[in-house]
Amino acid sequence: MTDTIEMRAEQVHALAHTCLSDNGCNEENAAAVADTVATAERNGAKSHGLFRIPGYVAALRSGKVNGAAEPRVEELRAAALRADGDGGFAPLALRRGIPELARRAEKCGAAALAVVRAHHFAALWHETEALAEHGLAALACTAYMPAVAPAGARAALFGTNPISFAWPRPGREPMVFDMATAAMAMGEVQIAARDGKTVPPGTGLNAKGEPTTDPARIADGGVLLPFGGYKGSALALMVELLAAALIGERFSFEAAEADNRDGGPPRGGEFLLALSPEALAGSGWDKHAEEFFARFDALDGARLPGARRHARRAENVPAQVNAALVEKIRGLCRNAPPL
Ligand code: NDP
Ligand code: PYC
Repeated sequence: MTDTIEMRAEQVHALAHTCLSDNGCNEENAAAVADTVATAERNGAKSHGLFRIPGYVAALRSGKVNGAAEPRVEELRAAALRADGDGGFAPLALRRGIPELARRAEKCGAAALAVVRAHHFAALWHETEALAEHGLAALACTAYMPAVAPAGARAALFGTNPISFAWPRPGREPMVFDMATAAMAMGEVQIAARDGKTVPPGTGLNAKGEPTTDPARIADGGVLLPFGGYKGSALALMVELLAAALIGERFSFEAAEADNRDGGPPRGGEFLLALSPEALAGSGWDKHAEEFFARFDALDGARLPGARRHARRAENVPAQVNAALVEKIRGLCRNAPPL
């Protein structure tokens, strides 16, 4: 049993914000990243909350990430936008890009946003859920650094390459899934290793290319496998093409080659697509979709993706944060806030 500290969302936010500010983020960047971190903890998404702060700090300290980034949103075509992250963390570029993406999708029926020159270390449901709150269906994906072997191979080429999709449900929480195309997100593997747990068979291979359930052997010199064999592998490949080639950013392998290995997120991109059911299906689309959800809910044993996370958020209970992690983050602050 690992030691944990109970933290309310405001405490998580204050710790993240202080630590980022003390290490070179200006107010707007610190606030945007701290919001993402605090929201992740509140949603029970441990591998993408405070767990990421040491990596964010390493990237600020090495000078890889611009803590004073001023992301700019520009129109490429009527329904094609680019948010240039100015070398900063992704949350501020997303915060500036998403409202314009939503406006364009409402107007044109569909619109895409290419986030470039940004450093992504977070979960993607933040952005797809925000678009669903505008009444839009949304898809997002991002690449990272090689950690996943394509089906049949033993060497990594793909990042853990998550895909998130959100569907708007007026008057209710949207349906949102957000999943690595790896059998498990690397953050989850690292947390399992830290906490002395094993991972399910099929998660990854050790440095010799042999199957292992020891997360430390996967994270340290081994590789992850795609989920669902060649099918997950195809989706991971698609993410590389959408989040790199399509938007003019780096593939995972290029991001790794250019990275300074400080432990923080490499430079990369994110692809977002927003679609208006009102424009494409016309009025009544929501009632039609709810008929489908009613069928889904009537099935024994099935639950909607995102439901666990939304329930956790609604409970609004304090997060149980690994005590050693909290101490580490406090040690990275000049003036850590009281606990
Ligand atoms: P999980 O495998 O925990 O969950 C994936 C999705 O499946 C979630 O939407 C989850 O909903 C849903 N789900 C889980 N169990 C069930 C079930 N029994 N029935 C129906 N739906 C279910 O996520 P991952 O470990 O793959 O990814 C974790 C996070 O890591 C993601 O947020 C992802 O964006 C992030 N990530 C970020 C990367 C980056 O480069 N920035 C890289 C890789 C991952 P629920 O949450 O409600 O359980
Ligand atoms: O958990 O695999 C992961 C991950 C990579 C980048 C951010 N999260």
